[in-house]
Amino acid sequence: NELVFSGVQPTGNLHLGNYLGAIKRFVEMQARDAQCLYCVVDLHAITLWQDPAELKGQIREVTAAFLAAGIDPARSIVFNQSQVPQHAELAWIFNCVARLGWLNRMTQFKDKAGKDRENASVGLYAYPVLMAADILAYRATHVPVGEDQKQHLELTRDIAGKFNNDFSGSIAAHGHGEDFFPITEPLIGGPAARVMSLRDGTKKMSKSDPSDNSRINLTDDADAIAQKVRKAKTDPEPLPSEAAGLSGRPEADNLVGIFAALKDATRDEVLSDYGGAQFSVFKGALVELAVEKLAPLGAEMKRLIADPAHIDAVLADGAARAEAIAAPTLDAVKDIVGFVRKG
Ligand code: AQP
Repeated sequence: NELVFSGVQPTGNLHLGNYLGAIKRFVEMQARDAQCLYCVVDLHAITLWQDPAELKGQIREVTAAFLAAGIDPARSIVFNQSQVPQHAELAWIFNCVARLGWLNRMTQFKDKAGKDRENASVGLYAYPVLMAADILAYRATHVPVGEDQKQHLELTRDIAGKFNNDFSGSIAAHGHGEDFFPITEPLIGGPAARVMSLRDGTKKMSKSDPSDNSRINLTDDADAIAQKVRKAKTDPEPLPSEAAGLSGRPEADNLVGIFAALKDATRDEVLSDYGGAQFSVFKGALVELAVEKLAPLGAEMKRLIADPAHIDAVLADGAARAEAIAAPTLDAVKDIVGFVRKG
C-alpha cells in the first residue's frame, strides 16, 4: 500500500520553488490511490529562530497554500507537526539510531549554519533525524520533495535500514515483518525540481534570500509577478531549439523549466514553440502564463487566511487523523525497543 508524506516549513515567503517543486506535486499525488499526509512542519521551522508573534500566521499561510493549490483536506490529511507528539518522540529514538558521521555529511546544515557553526542550534543539526521521524511515523512509502531534500531522504532510508537491522530480533519477536520501516522512495522530478533564483541562476530560489526580486512569492499579485519576470537575469542569446542547448545557460534553463512546469510540459516542448525567440518575447509569454496560474492561487490564499478559524479547524481535524495512524506505530516501536508502556 502506498502512503505519501511530505512537509513544508512555515518560515514565511512561500515561493514558486516551493509550489512547483513540492505543493503542485502534492496535489498530483492525490490522484493516485494512496493516503496522502501533508504537514506544516513547525517543529522544523524553529530550528532557526521564528518570531512567536508571526509563527501562527506563517503556519496558517502554508495551510492556505495547500488548500488553495487543490489539496482536499477530506481526502488528504493536512495538519501541523507540533499537534502530533509522535513526531518528536520518534525523533528521539532515531537520534539514538542515526550516527554522528551521517549527520556530519549533511550539506543543508553546513549551508544554513554558515560560518558560525558553534552557534547553530542543536535542532538545526538534528533536523534530518526529525524529518526521518515525520516520514516513518506513518511508515510512508513515497515522499515528493524538491531536489534539495535528496540527501535528507537518503538519511531517512539509512535510519529505517539501521533500525530494521539493529532490532531485527525484537521486530520478529513482536510479530512484525522484517522490514518494519519501509525504505522510502523519494519522488523528485519534473522540470522544476530545483527552481533557481531569478537574480542568479546558480543559486536556489529560497525564502531566506534577502532580495525579494530573487523569487516569486505565492502571494504576489499580477503586477509584482510581471515585474519580477521582466527583471529576471538572462543572457544575450536567443533561446535554443532543444533542451540540450540550455546547458551552460543557467538563467535560460531556469526560466524555460519554470514555463514547462507551469504548463505541464517538458523543456523540449516549450522550446519547440519558443526556440529562436528573444527573451523579451519569451518573458512576455511567461508573465502571461505565470499570472494565469499563480494570481488565482494567491487570491484564494488571501481569502482563506482571512478566516483563521476555518484553517485551525482543518489542522485540528488533520492532526487527529494523523495521530490515529502514528500512535499505533509508536506503540509498536516502544515494544520493539523494549520500553515498558501503559495499556
Ligand atoms: N527552489 C526550489 N525549487 C524546487 N523545490 C524547492 N523547495 C524549496 N525550494 C525549492 C521544496 O519545497 C519544499 C518545502 O521546502 P521547505 O519549506 O521545507 O524549506 P527549504 O527547502 O529550506 O525552502 P527554502 O525556500 O529554500 O527556504 P530557506 O531559504 O530557509 O532555505 C521541499 O520539498 C523543498 O524541496
